[in-house]
Amino acid sequence: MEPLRVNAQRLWDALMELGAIGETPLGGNNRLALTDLDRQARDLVIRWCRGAGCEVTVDRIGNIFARRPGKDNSLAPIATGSHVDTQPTGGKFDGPLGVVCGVEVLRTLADHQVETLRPIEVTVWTNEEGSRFAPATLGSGVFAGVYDLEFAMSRQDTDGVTIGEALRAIGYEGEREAGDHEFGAFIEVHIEQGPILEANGKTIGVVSGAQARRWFEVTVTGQDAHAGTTPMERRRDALLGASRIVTEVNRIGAGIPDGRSTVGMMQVHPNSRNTIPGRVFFTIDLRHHDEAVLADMVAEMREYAAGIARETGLEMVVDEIWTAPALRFDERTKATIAAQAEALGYDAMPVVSGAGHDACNIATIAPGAMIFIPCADGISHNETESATFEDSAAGGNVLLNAMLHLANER
Ligand code: HGY
Ligand code: MN
Ligand code: MN
Repeated sequence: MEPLRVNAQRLWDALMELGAIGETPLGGNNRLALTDLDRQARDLVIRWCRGAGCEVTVDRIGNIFARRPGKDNSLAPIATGSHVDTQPTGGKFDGPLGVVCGVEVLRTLADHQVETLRPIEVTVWTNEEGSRFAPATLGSGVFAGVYDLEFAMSRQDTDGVTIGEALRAIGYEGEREAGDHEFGAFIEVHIEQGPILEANGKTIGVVSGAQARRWFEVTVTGQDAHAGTTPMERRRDALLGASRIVTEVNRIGAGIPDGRSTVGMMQVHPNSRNTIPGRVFFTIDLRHHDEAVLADMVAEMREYAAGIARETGLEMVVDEIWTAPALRFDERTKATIAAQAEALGYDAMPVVSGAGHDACNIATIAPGAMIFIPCADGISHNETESATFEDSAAGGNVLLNAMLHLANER
């Protein structure tokens, strides 16, 4: 029997409609977590899911659950989903693709009056990106018990607004207890955000797992002083010390095969052109697929920072704020995805995720897996991020058939 297929045009139109919320001049998205733009995107997805016959609930941390009943609703649902918050210069696919593919599964099942044994759920997870509120993947992390609710609600953005305040401001602090139900399996569709699938000419990535990640916040303190009157040898220039660490962080990542190291955020105080900076705050993101190698990278970074502090007399505080272990996804769910990709005639290959995802948290409490599609030049977290109409439909088709298969098994 020919596998069921999604309505590719409807899936693409939904992606573009969602992408119009918070669109940037270069055609990307700036829809930071728990802003009014995030609210508009959430409201739109909830309208779509209700239109497809689902009951929608929201939990305490703002995660959204759209539930399509099955024949036996005592069974744990087969779930999918992703996020609608974006980076400040993000694209239209990182996150929304997974949500829209889930909505398209609901719509296709409704079109064909398909009744599954198990219920089906589509989720939208709060604050996946970690750009406005760190750490990342907080909503799915609270659902999976990786973070407790109080910790998550207390996280602040750079203006001192907490997640709790932001949730209430957009009306998404739900009633439901976070983590109050299980999934029979959870599958997330996402763009690869890297070059592997495109370089190998593959349409589908069966994601085998994700690399380990560790985030740090560094505060370097020296002394504000006059740029004109202060002799060079009398300066305690926090930006000079920070800059040497930034260079070393890059050297650490570049010096190890498959190493990834990034300083993405920096605040210079007082940020005045004729005052020597007395304080600098910046972030460090270190990743590797081997935990032991990552631990070495962390040790090297800490040792170097301590050396700079001794040499310059600058005060150095290096706080670890997030550690996410390397993980392998569920074998049976991966095998289901691979079998459906083959049945649909798509070229597929296994791939390790360089990025973190909500599925990584959910995989700690339920059989989890991911489906990747290629993105142009492997570029993401960039306004020019793009994927093709055909590959987006392929992701939706593999998701639809993998979920159908799993939802009809006890
Ligand atoms: O940082 C990540 O890997 C993801 O985009 N949150
Ligand atoms: Mn993402
Ligand atoms: Mn992202």
